[in-house]
Amino acid sequence: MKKQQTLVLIKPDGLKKSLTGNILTKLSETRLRIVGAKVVCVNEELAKKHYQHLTDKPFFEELKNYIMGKIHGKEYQRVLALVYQGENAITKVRELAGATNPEEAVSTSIRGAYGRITTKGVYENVIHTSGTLTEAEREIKLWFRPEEITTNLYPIVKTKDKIKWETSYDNVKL
Ligand code: DAT
Ligand code: MG
Repeated sequence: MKKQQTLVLIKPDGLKKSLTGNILTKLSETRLRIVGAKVVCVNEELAKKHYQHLTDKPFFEELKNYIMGKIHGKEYQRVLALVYQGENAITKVRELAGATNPEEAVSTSIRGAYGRITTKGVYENVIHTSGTLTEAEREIKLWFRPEEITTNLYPIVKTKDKIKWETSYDNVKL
């Protein structure tokens, strides 16, 4: 099977609960390679673009507030973003993450062990992982610039003062 890439986000609740070490250790079981990593303060634009497939859902506002860390206090308004690469990366990471709804996730999975549903009905599920190849490419290009990835993932264009991804797929209306 061809090498794949997948975006992983440790969400503000994961940072607040000091789960970074546990989660990275768990993900290291996959033997995948980390090819990008950074801490990001998520603004409204990035939140909307990341969750563009859910803009019409009743829980969208709360979901946006969650990924921006608005419900976790000022010092937790950040996420840890990582790109993992290797064979079957998407499925391997999603299996360790567990189901979207933390109450339905296997109890030994990351979401099953550490997630919860808030009183406002948001699935606070600690970690994001890309679901498909198309999603992974869109998300990696949204969160990372080419020079922040240690390998050549997708075609780039170089202008006088910038390196950009050749194509991107963030078509959400802001
Ligand atoms: P996943 O994160 O497993 O890929 P998704 O892309 O369908 O799932 O949804 C993105 C996030 O939105 C998910 O991690 C938590 C939240 N979410 C999804 N469905 C929800 C629901 N029915 N109620 C509350 N939050 C939900
Ligand atoms: Mg998803």
